[in-house]
Amino acid sequence: MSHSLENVVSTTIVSGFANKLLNNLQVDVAVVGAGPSGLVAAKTLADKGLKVAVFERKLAPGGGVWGGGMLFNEVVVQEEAKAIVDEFNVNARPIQAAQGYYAVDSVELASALVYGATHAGATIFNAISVEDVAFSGERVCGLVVNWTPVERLGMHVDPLVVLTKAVLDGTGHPCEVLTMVQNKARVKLDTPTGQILGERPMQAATGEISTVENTREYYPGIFASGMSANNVMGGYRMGPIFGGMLLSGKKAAALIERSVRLL
Ligand code: 48F
Repeated sequence: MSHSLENVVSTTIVSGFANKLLNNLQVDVAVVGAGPSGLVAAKTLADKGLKVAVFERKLAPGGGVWGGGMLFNEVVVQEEAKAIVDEFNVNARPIQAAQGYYAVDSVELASALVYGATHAGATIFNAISVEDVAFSGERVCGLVVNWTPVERLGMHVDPLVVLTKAVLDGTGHPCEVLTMVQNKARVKLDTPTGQILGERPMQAATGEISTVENTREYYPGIFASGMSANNVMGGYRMGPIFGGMLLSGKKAAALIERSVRLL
């Protein structure tokens, strides 16, 4: 039977995506949100040989990196995170007026993070939103996912479930996964009040440190990184400096790897 090019293209896309999805219906780690912290965690965990799927609501992964500050597409990274910038092969220009700080093109950083995660073996599912979590007893065991257009148009379409040993809430400012867990499962999170404390206003230096400190497991099987971790624990925001986000991804990956290997 002869195949038209149109048929080859369509068949390849449908079978390729179907295989990708089938292969990721049970993973070691499911990362929610392809922002900088989630993408660093995804690459690091994939480098360690774990099966990692990233679910990103938007069409373009990269989260809040692309826009730099107020759409000026530059960001700042500090010395502590320079090794991660180097690991992703991103150019960093020393800032003469502030030793230990680097200027980075935000488009180069965003695209390098996306490429780094996928090239390491993590699979990114874009335009898919996590709308709920699945429980097995007292532990989270999966994510409930649906197409973003279905979510946005309010279509009455049931979701599918991806089983996972660990979830990383890398959803940024809204900490969506832990909010779902708190509100829908009505369980206590590992915070002083058992609830999400809520993000505080900008205090850049403090926020950079607390982003990493607040990166940890908040409920059995659910970790938070980046601004999500800061929201859960009442940390300060910091604006377009990204070292804390990158370091948070590394810390999340180390904690998750240890937890998953113990299961
Ligand atoms: O916000 P985001 O970039 O995550 P982050 O790693 O980095 C924060 C910084 O970008 C910036 C900052 C640094 O100064 O403050 O804000 O904490 O990316 C989070 C991603 O999660 C996606 C969202 O579209 C974004 O790309 N996301 C959020 N909720 C969901 C989701 C959801 N329910 N399902 C899928 N993706």
